[in-house]
Amino acid sequence: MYGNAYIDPNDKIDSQEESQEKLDAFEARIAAGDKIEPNDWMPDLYRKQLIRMIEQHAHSEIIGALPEGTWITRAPGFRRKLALMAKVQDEVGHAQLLYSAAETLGKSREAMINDLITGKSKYSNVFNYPALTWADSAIIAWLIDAGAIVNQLANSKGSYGPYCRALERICYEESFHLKYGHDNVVHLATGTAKQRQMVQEALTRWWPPIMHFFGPSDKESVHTETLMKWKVKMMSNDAMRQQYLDMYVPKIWDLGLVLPDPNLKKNQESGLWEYTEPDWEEFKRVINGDGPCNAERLAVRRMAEEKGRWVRRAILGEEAAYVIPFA
Ligand code: FAQ
Repeated sequence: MYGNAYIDPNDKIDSQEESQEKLDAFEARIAAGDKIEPNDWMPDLYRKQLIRMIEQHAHSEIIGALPEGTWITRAPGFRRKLALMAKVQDEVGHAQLLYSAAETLGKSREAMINDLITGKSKYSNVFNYPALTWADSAIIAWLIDAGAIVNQLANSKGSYGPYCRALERICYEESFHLKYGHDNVVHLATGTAKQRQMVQEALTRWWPPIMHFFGPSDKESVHTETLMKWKVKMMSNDAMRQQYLDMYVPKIWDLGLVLPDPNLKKNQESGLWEYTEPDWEEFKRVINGDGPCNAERLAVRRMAEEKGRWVRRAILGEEAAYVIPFA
């Protein structure tokens, strides 16, 4: 089952407050390629959709730091450890940028974190799987970051200024992560028989979640139409998946690695990749809280929230609510 706890995709614009005239002017600005800024008028549904998407993206970054983060203490060698530490730190920084972008739309960071740790808000399916070996962390850094770039590069050309600017900066860092991940995968794929086997097994494990990563097929997608109309989302889920396959399958095959889908091939006539549909029932289970690591991931975030509470109190002050209005 898809669908968000707090967004009805059939939500209608409130015509009393949001007149047709305002809506037309808003849509004309979007059509002209203008950026919408926080204080500009926007339809309620645009605001809600942006909050949903940016918030889920921010959660994905902090939760996404966890699978790779488990390899910091076990990275093979000092240089790999330094690079992985920097990458994981970047991902947490991306969450900061994205939470700030979502805050400009009126939802507080506390409310977003609360929705994450209570399981109300979603985050990317891929981070609910374990990184069992060092090769898994290499596959994540190469192929999940690559997927993130396909998505983020497209959406950085979108309509909401604060989100686009955050995505532009994130993409610079992600492209460095991708190179780091590619270097790790090449190292393993051209290494000993044991290393090749390790990276092949990791790729086999990660391929289905990667195919899920871009979301349900366009036919099944709930939000694409609205999001694309308002240039929040610049490519459909299937278009992103196709672009990804086009860019990365040849590179994977070049390394002599095997993808676990005997039907995967590019149809030369249509120019589209054909593939076996991934198990969408598994996808639904995972995004709705029942994946291999969902409970563990949220438990870590809950612990961080509890252990960091005294720091937030120390910074904001117990009585910040009284102090700020009179400051
Ligand atoms: N995982 O109607 P659609 C990263 C949900 S960042 C979980 O097609 P939409 C960096 C969707 O929310 C990765 N849930 O939805 C990194 C909706 O449920 P809802 C995150 C998913 O919004 C790398 C329902 O299914 N990136 O990797 C997923 O039009 C390495 C119906 O779907 C972003 O968040 C999924 N994969 O399209 C960090 C980018 N797909 O909300 C560390 C921004 C769909 O109604 C290490 N987001 N769902 O309850 C987007 O571009 C879009 O939201 C999509 C989904 C494309 C993800």
